[in-house]
Amino acid sequence: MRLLGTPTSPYVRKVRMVIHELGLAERIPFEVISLAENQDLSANPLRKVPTLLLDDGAAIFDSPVIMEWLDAELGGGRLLAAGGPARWTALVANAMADGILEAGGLVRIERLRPEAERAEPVIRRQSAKIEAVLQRLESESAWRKAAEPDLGQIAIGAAIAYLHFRLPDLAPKAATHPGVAAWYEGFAKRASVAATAAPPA
Ligand SMILES: N[C@@H](CCC(=O)N[C@@H](CS)C(=O)NCC(=O)O)C(=O)O
Repeated sequence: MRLLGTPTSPYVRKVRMVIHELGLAERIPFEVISLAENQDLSANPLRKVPTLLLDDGAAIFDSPVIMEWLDAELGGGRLLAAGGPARWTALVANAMADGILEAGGLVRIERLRPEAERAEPVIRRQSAKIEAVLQRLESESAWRKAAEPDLGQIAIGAAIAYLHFRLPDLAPKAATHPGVAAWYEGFAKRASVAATAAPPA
């Protein structure tokens, strides 16, 4: 079994954090591939990373599915409650985290364009989504109640790490999002965060 990915993809990082949190890093090697060459991605018709390749050649994707597969099949369900409010809170948190990543990706694409070609309405609209999610995470704290991170917390942690990495002006700040910023300060100290950081450019 191996995880195919790129070192800077936040979707890949989320899955790698789960692998580390479950103590599976030795068992599931991380294989860096080039998206341009589509190496080894034929098992995933979407040709996206992360893709988890199983020993029988089957592929598990996309990131929320891989996270659940790892936890259910190899993790004994430690990171996601089988049912009840904790399960749905974690899955909705994961959806909000992916929303940050999708919106953040669109903002970044625009910001990388020459200034004259940037679609400012896209930047405003997508930045507003990120801010709305951060406000929701601030005002509804159920997702961060558990002392040990679950899949929802890991996804949110990976999304906030992405904001600090690529779009620091949109990341949560102590002055404006004190609960989220304080939670992330603690989360960022975890070994799984250090082990999955992108190498310096
Ligand atoms: N919904 C997917 C998104 C994954 C994704 O967009 N990955 C990007 C890298 S960050 C990718 O593989 N892009 C290549 C492509 O779309 O062809 C997931 O959660 O796994």
